[in-house]
Amino acid sequence: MNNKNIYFAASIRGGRAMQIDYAQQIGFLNTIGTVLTEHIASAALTERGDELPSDTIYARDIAMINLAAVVVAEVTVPSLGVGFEICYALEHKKPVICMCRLDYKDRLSAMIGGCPGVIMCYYENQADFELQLAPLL
Ligand code: 6IA
Repeated sequence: MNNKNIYFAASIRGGRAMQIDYAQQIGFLNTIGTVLTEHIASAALTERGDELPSDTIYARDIAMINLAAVVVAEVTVPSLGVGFEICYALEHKKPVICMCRLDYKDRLSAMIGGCPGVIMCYYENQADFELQLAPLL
């Protein structure tokens, strides 16, 4: 299924330790569909930057989830915003795929790892991320 809108969710204020990984993951997702949230990969987007008011960001992101065919959430770095987006998407009947690095499995919130509504994948590296995700999209 090509050209589907993909909402990629990943930590911003939760922490930017995986920003380089997010960029690679978005690069892959863009070969499959249209990533609505390419800004997540930006090195310029820091935990502290606040170029837009929160209510504007919230409204824009909710509108984009409503447009998405699927939500892919990178959940290795804990993020309140990503947790909220997962829940919102599930409540609105969107398919949600959660991707967590295998070495962080034990630290993943049980409310995500144990949620029957999400498709949960644990991956080792970028190649594994792509291998597991490709058949799901
Ligand atoms: O709680 P977090 O900030 O980690 O939440 C991250 C999630 O919320 C991401 O999946 C985004 O979709 C959304 N989000 C949070 N902040 C922003 C943002 N700018 N722009 C777009 N989406 C966002 C915030 C810049 C900021 C550092 C003030």
